[in-house]
Amino acid sequence: MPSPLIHFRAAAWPVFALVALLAASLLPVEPVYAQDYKLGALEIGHPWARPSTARTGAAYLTVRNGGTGEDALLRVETSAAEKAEIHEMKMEGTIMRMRAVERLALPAGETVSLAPGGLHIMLIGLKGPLKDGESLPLRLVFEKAGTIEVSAAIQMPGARATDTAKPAGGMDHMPGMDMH
Ligand SMILES: [Cu+2]
Repeated sequence: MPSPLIHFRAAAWPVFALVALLAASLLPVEPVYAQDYKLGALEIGHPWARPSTARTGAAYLTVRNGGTGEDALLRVETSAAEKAEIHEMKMEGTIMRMRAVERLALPAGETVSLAPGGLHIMLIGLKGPLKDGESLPLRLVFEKAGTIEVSAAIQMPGARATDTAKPAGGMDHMPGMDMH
């Protein structure tokens, strides 16, 4: 019987089993916590977004490609904003610039992290504030694995993330943004 787990190398099993166990045991206690998702060979970890009262927001997640071939994140859609773009951030001199990524490559066997200070999903034209403790829907469109709807938990960034991160909802690097 075919299983979506068939692409996992044997060594990945204990880790996956542990993650699944943790997720299963945590969810009923912490319903607000972000979930992990599985789509074919891809594992989508912990989608979340910063609280925001501005017109823009940012969402983050990780994607692990457990398959043998490259996949890619092509676009993100959400009903919570006018549009969502995949952005990368790069220092140019003293200015942090954001640039839209047309195709975010997901190499086989690797994990790509969208996290504060780096790659992120930019939510442009938010239809309402993103409130701590709530969630928003994201539809992720992958080149090979297809499309999945995930729920991003709205929460404050972890302490470890704040050193490189902008204040919640601030996004004051917008003026330097390159909208290509
Ligand atoms: Cu951005």
